[in-house]
Amino acid sequence: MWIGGSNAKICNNVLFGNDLGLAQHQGQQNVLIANNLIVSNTRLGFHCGAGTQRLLHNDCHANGANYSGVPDPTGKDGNLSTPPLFRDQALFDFRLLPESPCRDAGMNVGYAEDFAGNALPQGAAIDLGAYEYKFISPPQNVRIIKP
Ligand SMILES: [Ca+2]
Repeated sequence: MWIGGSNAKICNNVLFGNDLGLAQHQGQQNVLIANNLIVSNTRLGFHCGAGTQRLLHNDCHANGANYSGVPDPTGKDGNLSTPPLFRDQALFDFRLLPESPCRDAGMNVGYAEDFAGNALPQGAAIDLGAYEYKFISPPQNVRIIKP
């Protein structure tokens, strides 16, 4: 994904399995990059050739190099580098497993719904990536009737 303009908001994306996850090259200023999962891109996770940005609450993990052109922000401002624990990345199911460290690890960026239309947030805070983990309680008062 290439960032095209200043003051852009690049939030809650899954950038997975590409050559390059996210790039900022044309001197764009004040770009907010938050709540993204930038994972398993063969060459680079995030590259900045020119411009300014705020890297907040991203998980940038297992890329050829996680960051290029900026100091590695892992461990600061909510940025992680950890397996996000997708439900099934081989089938491109990028919903998070219940034990994912990316659940409730994001910040409010003003979105009302996730990519699937679920209200945000579920739980204590916004999740990283495109899908908010949604707990579905098991059915209650189930009666099993034997034939
Ligand atoms: Ca959540």
